[in-house]
Formats: sequence, C-alpha cells, structure tokens
Amino acid sequence: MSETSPDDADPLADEDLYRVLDADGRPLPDATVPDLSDEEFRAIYRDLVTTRRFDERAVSLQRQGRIGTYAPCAGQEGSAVGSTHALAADDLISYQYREHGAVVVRDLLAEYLPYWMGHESGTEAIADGNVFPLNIGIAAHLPHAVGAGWAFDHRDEDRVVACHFGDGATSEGDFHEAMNFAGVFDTPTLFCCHNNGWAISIPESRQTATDTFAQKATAYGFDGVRVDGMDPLASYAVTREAAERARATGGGDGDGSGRGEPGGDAPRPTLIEFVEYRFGAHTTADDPSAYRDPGDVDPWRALDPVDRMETFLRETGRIDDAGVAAAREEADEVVAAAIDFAESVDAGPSDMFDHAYADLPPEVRRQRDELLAAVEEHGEEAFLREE
Ligand SMILES: Cc1ncc(C[n+]2csc(CCOP(=O)(O)OP(=O)(O)O)c2C)c(N)n1
Ligand SMILES: [Mg+2]
Repeated sequence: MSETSPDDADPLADEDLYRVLDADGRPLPDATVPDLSDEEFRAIYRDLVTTRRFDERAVSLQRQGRIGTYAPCAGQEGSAVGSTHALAADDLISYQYREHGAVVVRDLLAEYLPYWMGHESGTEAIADGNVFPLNIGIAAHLPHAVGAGWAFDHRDEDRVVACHFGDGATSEGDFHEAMNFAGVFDTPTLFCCHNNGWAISIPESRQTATDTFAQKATAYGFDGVRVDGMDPLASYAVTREAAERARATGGGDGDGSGRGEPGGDAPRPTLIEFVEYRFGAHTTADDPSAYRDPGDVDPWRALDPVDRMETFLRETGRIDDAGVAAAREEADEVVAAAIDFAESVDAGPSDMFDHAYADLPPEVRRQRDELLAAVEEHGEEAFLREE
C-alpha cells in the first residue's frame, strides 16, 4: 500500500479491479448490485458465516488431534461462496484444498469433513454433489477440469466447470496446458485463481513477473478479469458473467474447431483472478511468522468478507440483530452436526489401499495382504497409538 493511498484501511483501494462493496460493505457509487432476492442475499451471508465457523472449528479440531493437517480459509470465504452461488447446481466444481466455502454452498460439509480425518469416503460422497475431490498436487486438477468441460461440450450438456486454484498453481505446467487447451477448444471453463498473496512462504512478487495473474489469459486468447475476492457480491457478479460466457450457445460445438468465430457466440473460458488474503497459516503445519510480519494481515482484516456482507445486509434492511444471531446459531449447528457425522465414520486398516488404483499392482497388493495378516494375528488394538 502506498503512503499516499486515499484509504489507509483498504489495501485494494488503489487497485484496478471489479468491486461492488467498499471496504466497509457499502455499495460503491457506480457499482451494480447483483439482482438477487432478499433470500438469496441472506443465503450468501449464511454460507459465509458457516464457512468461517467451520474454519475456526477445523483449526481447533486439528489442535486437539481430532483431524489431520488442515488448510485454513479465513479471509477467502467471499470468493468461494460468492462464486459458487453464481453457478447452477449441476455445474461442476473442481478445487484445490482451501475453497471450503464452495463445499458449504453445495451443502456437503458433513460428507467432506471425513477427508480431513483421513477417510476417502468424504471425497467419494461429494462427487454426487458435482464437486470433484480436492487436489493437493498443485495444478494437477486443471487439465482434468478442462477435460470435464470439454466432455460437457461434446455431450451438448449445458454445464460449466469452475476450477479453483491458487496463485502458486500458475507456475505449474499443468496451468498453461489447461489454459491453452481451453482457449483453443472453447471449453466451458472458469479458471478461478485465488491470489491470496502467498504460496506457502513465496510472495506474489516472486511467483510471477506479470503485473496481474488475470493478464495471463491474454496469451491463451480469452478474457481475464480481476476482482476483489473479499467482496462476495463482486465475486458473484464476475462469476455469473463468466458462466454465461462459458455457456454461450447453451452447449458448444464440441468439434474442436478452435476459437469462436469472429462475432460468433461460441462458449468461451474466462480466467478470474480473485485478489484476497489468507489471514491465517498456510496449513496447521505452518508458522507464517517465519516469512511475514503479523502486522501485514491487519489491513486485510479491514476487508473481512463476512463483516462486509453483514454490513451490506444490515444497511439495506435485509437483516437485523436477530437475523445475524440466527445465522450464527444455524452455522454452529450445521458445523457441529458435520463434526459428529465425520467422527462417526468407521475406518478399517485396508481402506487406505482401496482408492488409488482400480486394480492393485502386485507390490501394493502384497503390502496390503501383509498388513491384514498382521492385524489378523495381533488384533487391531496392537496397531493403535495410545493417546
Ligand atoms: C506439484 C506440487 N508441488 C508442490 C507442492 C507443495 N505445496 C503445497 S501447497 C503449495 C503452495 C500453493 O500455493 P497456491 O497455489 O498459491 O495456493 P494457496 O496455498 O495459497 O491457497 C505447495 C508448493 C504440492 N502440493 N504439489
Ligand atoms: Mg496462494
């Protein structure tokens, strides 16, 4: 932030990006507020509150040893929740590992949480809600997401794919291959790049020499847009527009004929750069004080997406104290129920062998059989760590 910034509390004040709400949550003078019903605005707020609550409890569960490593999303809820509200229920979501808000919007929290406890059943269940399993191998899901969109195109299905990834993912070859393919074959793909300023300890300035991540789309022949990702309504609006562009003719030609003809209405992909900030650690295994000053986070907290949405709703008469209290209470209940469900999942020792291969290779099969024989001989108790 420059010292001459007109608004010291707002680190994005000088940036050229799409915004609906100002730093406090009031519509900007020239902004177009999305045309949503009161109920839809409140649903966005409810999902933001639930995502924040889930995040707080997940970090706490990890500290208690009740889940494994977890990637906190506080600060980034606005983009995941806002963008998912702009999709149809049968649009596909493919994500990295921090966009928990997308899963909350799809009402899949209970099914999803077991993943973070080490159970594959979680990722299996969310597929039924049109959410691909999360992907930790950075950018490896991008070509798959493009392929899924291409398949929709071939089948004349009017569906798009929102593919989420981080700023760090843009340095992987998979990102460039996926972007190129999408541009050439007009796949209905929304490349949702979450620029949270960091890839673990690597700052944005060491990730790319371009001014923005959005401008990378130019090299692949389609549009890139930059949006305040901590503004849920701006995130909604740009995603909505990108989804419409991806649907275009309601399906696509699927014939691999290349770019849309000049003046034509072929579906087009879009790269959306959500500019935002990660308030907490990269994961529960990370200590951000090793690479950034804790004070760096403060200006970004002034853009808290949950607070801004609440202010918007209050000041436009769409929610009052009782409504806010009810949303928080509901969030507590939804998250508590998800935790109860996840902790009731029963896992067997052979589960870890079940999902990586359709047919186990001989060496892995041998390892599984050896483990099962040992469990049989000594009993499961012998393999459990004493707490
Ligand atoms: C292919 C690959 N390389 C390295 C890693 C280790 N790694 C895990 S998260 C991460 C940073 C990713 O940063 P970004 O894409 O910006 O996402 P963020 O964590 O900021 O949400 C890295 C390098 C990995 N998971 N996969
Ligand atoms: Mg990042």
